[in-house]
Amino acid sequence: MALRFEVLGRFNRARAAQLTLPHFVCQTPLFMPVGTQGTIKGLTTNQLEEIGCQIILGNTYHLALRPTSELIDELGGLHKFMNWPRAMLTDSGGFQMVSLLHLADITEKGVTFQSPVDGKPMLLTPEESIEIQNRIGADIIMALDDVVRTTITGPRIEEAMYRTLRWIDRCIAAHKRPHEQNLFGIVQGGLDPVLRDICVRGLVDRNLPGYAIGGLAGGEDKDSFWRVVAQCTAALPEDKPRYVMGVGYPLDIVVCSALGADMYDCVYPTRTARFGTALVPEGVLKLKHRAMADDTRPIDPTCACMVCKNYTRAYIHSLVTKDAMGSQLLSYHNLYYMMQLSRNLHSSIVRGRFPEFVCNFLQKMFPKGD
Ligand code: PRF
Ligand code: ZN
Repeated sequence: MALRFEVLGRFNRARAAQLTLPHFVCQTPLFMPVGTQGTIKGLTTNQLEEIGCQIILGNTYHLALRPTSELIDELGGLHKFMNWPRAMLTDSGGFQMVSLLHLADITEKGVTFQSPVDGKPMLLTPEESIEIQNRIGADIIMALDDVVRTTITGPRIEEAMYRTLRWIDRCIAAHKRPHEQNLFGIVQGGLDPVLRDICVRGLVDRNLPGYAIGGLAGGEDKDSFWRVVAQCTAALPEDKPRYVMGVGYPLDIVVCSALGADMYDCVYPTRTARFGTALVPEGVLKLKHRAMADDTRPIDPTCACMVCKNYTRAYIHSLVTKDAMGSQLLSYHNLYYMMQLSRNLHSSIVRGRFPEFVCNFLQKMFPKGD
């Protein structure tokens, strides 16, 4: 195990912890921005540090294709390659192939897909995913899992859950650097509480350094989503980090943290920035809107970020969709917002003021009470 997880405070099921990883000491709950080709689109690593990002996410699938994991390994690992001194997590690649390439096909051997580079058929096995992630060198690496859409029903959900459990043993056996990199298992099982329970118990028996809750944020209703998170967090060990994959919206992060989750990742803050949307305490602010053209206020007058200190809504409105600077400034602000949300969750739990924080957050987001 290459991590330490110390709970610093609790409020009911919510917890605030210090997660010590090989490259950084992180405070949870925490949000991880998602990079693809070894970058968070539009931001330098210095800016990410300035914003307070503690850990960033890279995708095995993208990095393995270009610039290739062999080259990254040769050049001293991804931390050095992209000049990122803090913590990093890589996803195993299967989910990205299945969600990006509809041509992907899953068999017991692994995930087969057509290379988007040259169209050749390729196979990503659990062993290969771990080997690639060992070369990339992230602090946390993810097991290859069999992910199906939560909106699917029937025997395929059960097959995927049992396959994910069989693959975890192949991942554990293939992992060559357990003292430098932490392998997290991923709970699958769709919206079925019996399958989720079997999966959690199977993974907990393997005594992994951390656990993820997968297969969510795929279009299921909120009630089912929160029910699965609540069930999994209740059954996972108290002394290990819990990561809800692909989540999410600020409200989801607040709710999942109340349910005892610790880590999150999502493309939403940076993707929505590229479409001209800013995250603000009231919800979202659409910078493309005509009303922004002569608005001299900052995006969020209560935000302390570099963008809100220096630029007006009118200026960003004039850039959005016309110049890359528009989405860069919005990405900066949106990630700052997510980091501030993480810091506020952490400190309110440590200070025993979590209910006040949640009430305040909800009041701003839903002022009419709806
Ligand atoms: N598995 C993996 N990565 C993921 C997910 C998953 O279930 C999700 C949730 N849909 C996001 N990213 N390996
Ligand atoms: Zn700001």
